[in-house]
Amino acid sequence: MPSRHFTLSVLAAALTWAGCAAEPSPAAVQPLPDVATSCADHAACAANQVCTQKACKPVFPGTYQLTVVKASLNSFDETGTPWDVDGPPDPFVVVRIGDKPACQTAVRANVDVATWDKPCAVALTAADNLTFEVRDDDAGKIQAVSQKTLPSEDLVAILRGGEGLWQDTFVKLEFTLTP
Ligand SMILES: [Ca+2]
Repeated sequence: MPSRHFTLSVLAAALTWAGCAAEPSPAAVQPLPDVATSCADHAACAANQVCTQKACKPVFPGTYQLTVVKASLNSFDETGTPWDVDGPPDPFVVVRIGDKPACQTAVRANVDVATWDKPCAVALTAADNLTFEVRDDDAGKIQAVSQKTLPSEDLVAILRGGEGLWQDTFVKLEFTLTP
């Protein structure tokens, strides 16, 4: 059985011969296949790509891990009174992709600041946006706290290492969205 070195030498000689021949074989003139771009971080990839498992890949379409981490509510609602008559609110968060429900956190009872840690998989295309609705569960009757829609360009920035955060008069919401 020929050694690997011997085999490679023969192959190289054959390729050299093919390259010098009057009529090169089709195999000798075909371009090499593209090699996956190796990357260390998102900045090494194009603006519409993320670096995952050391390779640059288009952001969309893609399935990502979304974790709503923390909702910090103002003590008062839009009427200037506490969210609940009996104490702090009972926050939870619903996330929609476009108009389709995608994820929902558990209700945290009687807290101004609620935290969660369960990830939820979201399948996104370039046409999608994410809407976060923060709500107060008043014994089954739902009071809206606030909501925000993030367009796909914001999601790209977050997937490339940007901070998952939005804030208004009523709530500060923190989340992670990762490849
Ligand atoms: Ca309430």
